[in-house]
Amino acid sequence: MKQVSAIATQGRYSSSDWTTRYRLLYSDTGRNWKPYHQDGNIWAFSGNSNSESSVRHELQQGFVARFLRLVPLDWSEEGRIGLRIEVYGCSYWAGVINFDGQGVISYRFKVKKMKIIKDVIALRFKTSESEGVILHGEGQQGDYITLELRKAKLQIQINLGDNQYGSILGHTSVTTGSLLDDNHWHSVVLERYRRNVNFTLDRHTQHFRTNGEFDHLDLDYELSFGGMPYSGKPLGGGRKNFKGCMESINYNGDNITDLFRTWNPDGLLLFSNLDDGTLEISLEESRVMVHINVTKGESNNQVDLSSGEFPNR
Ligand SMILES: [Ca+2]
Repeated sequence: MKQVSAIATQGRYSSSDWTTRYRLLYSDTGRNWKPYHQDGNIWAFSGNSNSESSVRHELQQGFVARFLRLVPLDWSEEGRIGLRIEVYGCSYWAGVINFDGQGVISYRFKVKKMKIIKDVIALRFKTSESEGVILHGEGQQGDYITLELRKAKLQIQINLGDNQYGSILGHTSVTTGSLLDDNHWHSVVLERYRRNVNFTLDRHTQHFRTNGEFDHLDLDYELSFGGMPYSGKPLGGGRKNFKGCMESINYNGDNITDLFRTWNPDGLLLFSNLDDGTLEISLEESRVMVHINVTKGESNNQVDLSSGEFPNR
């Protein structure tokens, strides 16, 4: 099973054969097929106009399927139907989280202010985008940690604190890797003890010391994965959300991927931007809280719902 988010096609290698227009059908069973819809219509994708260049489409409506069928509508006038195809998306199983570039997962701390001397963060990611925030945390004192893709390289920015005169600054930035938008899995491990950091990408480890003179990472409320937190200050600076897959997210011994999938009773939240508002789902003491915030013109309507006891699975 795959959560399909994009599709790319190309003509047959070194030929006059390609497909200029096609439809996409999908199925769970291989017997009943659903056509892919977009904008309310059965969608016809524009394909290729030569055998060499590939044409990629991001799906507005992703879907989950086991089987795909591609129906050519038009093809090369100089040749026949020819096709190479790549399907993008995340495997659909409990261990993998699909980020669509809208939603952000927040890991809420049990206390509002965390003073952290030691961090171990590990995760695996896969993307075909060159930009995107993988994780972010910040505190009111000015501390922050941001792990993000920039120009298909992995960059960590961390600040354990500036001194009060601003003469000693804690901002530290380290970049590693390249061409990470290759749609293959990459693993990241970040281990920090006080100012000493081991930053590992695909088994290649860089050691560095953070700038400044402080040892603790002071964070408020939460760490967010896949983008900047909704509640955050406008520190984002136009940063893009992560689009792709993540798995095996581990923060200081907590398996975030499992927490998200198993509805752990504490401290987790899904946030998504709607067309004209926001949707928040949080779990508070085994109860599911849903906050829907709709903005219409000047008015702002909030709807809060909560379930009864929600069984932990
Ligand atoms: Ca600090």
